Amino acid sequence: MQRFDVIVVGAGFAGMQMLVRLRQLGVSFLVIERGSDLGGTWYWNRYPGCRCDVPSLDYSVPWDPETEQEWDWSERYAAQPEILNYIQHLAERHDLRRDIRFDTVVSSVTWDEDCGLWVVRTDRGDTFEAQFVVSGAGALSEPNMPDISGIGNFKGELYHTGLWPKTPVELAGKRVAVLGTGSTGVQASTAIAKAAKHLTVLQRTAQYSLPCHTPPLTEADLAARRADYPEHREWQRNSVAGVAPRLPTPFAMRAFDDPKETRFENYERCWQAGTAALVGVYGDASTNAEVAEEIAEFVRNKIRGVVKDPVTAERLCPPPGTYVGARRIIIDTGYYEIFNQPNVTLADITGDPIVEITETGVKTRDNFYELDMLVVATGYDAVTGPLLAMNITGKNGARLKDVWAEGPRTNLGLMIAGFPNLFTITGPSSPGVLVNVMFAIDQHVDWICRCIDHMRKTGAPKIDTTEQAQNEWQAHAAETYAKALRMNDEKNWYLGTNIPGKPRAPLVYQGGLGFYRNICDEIAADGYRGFVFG
Ligand code: NA7
Repeated sequence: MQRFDVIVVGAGFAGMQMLVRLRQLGVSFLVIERGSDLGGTWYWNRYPGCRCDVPSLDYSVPWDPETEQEWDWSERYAAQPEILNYIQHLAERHDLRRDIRFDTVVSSVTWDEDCGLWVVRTDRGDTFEAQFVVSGAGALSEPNMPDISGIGNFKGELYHTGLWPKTPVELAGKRVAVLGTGSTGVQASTAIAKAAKHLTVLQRTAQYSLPCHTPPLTEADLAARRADYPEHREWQRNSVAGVAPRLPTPFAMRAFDDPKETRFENYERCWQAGTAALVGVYGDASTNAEVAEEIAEFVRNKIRGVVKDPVTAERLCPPPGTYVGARRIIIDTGYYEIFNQPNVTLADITGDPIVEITETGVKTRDNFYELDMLVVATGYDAVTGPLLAMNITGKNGARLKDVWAEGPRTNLGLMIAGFPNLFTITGPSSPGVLVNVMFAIDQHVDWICRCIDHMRKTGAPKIDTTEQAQNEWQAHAAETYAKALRMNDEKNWYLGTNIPGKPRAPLVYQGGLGFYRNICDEIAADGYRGFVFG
């Protein structure tokens, strides 16, 4: 049986940074990846229109200063092929592939108390031992396949966006339906509408989508960022979300201190700036329901202004009381415009629910949509899904899925009581995917590697969190969640409520990246307060 100091699961941005740092630490390690190459999210999500919702000049690795001086991002928000090229460039430049075992799925991770080691088994029949296991399995990597009657009978092409084929998918001349209208469904529909013979968008819940505006980056844009990358990285690390604001918002702390005319001018400026500026337009935009509703109605009027058919426009408008930013902001490149095309239909599957999927299409109560292709854009079992899929068993035979039956509990989103020497990059109750994940990863990798280094230097073989520290962290995380009105949509992958039967629990920490970093650093500096070394 092969033995390593550290086994890392996943070779997305988290696994890649961990790999680089572990080489520097001089420990023995292996990275296990289920894909045939690196990239994680950007490897799997090859669907048409896939694009990052963090600007390119903020979304790149902070551990390769040479590449950041050389890499030419082409537009404000990079599309998936460009990000995958960037990842492949990093892989070659740092010769990352030699430490990664590809096409391998971790099937179980079991703590051996007698040896004080993790035993990691894979679907290829390997058994490895390791002192530490680090999950870099990602937050949005466990696709949610909907349990719809007859879906297995469909004889056309069926794709989940998160498992999109590597070979080209021909859309021309085809009748396509997209199921789901989250970020993925909106991006995919916008692109598919341009190529397919006919597109039916199967919408269960209307969501707001904001224009991202993604002009080409100029030489001057790139040069300006290159000149200040070191300072910008430092700013990102200590900021709330690691993303440079498009506008210096909030314009004022209280919206209603401004007259109506000024408020609407400000909403318009944010709309034109694109992406999430609108959510931060005023200091109370996410905490005062009246302000939030005014902003929501502003966006509904934008939708009505674009979509010519009034019935379709109303269907696309989330109802009053649904706030912009109540779920993760969706950004688009002309989503509402597609509904003016003759080849696009919006199907409201709440008013006219799906009865079954047949061999040839989708049957709703009142309609039948004959299809050549069904694109399933129904999202992910987020944050906890990838961890639970590994079948982790900790001390005393405790299975993670039982321990988390009522919802995940962690200390700092980094460790789980009773699961020693197991670290979870962007784990539940850490900022993770709520912020620019590149910097959530950077901070976790740094904390974990410093902790491993500390243990090597002090000779401690084992670290675990106390239940008490874990309880305290959960209480603090719940408090920060309760303060954030904008997270009020009850059906939300941030809460786990997008998955039938999944316990409702806030999955991301709301206190901000910089604030969280300080807490983690302070705990480490205080002798890893709340953690015990064995
Ligand atoms: P999301 O945001 O979870 O959206 C999933 C969509 O799929 C949403 O519109 C759901 O409708 C719909 N859905 C899910 N299950 C079903 C079933 N059974 N029937 C019909 N419709 C369904 O996932 P995305 O992939 O779009 O985005 C996830 C994140 O990836 C995104 O926030 C970015 O951070 C990147 P519902 O709203 O539940 O009625």
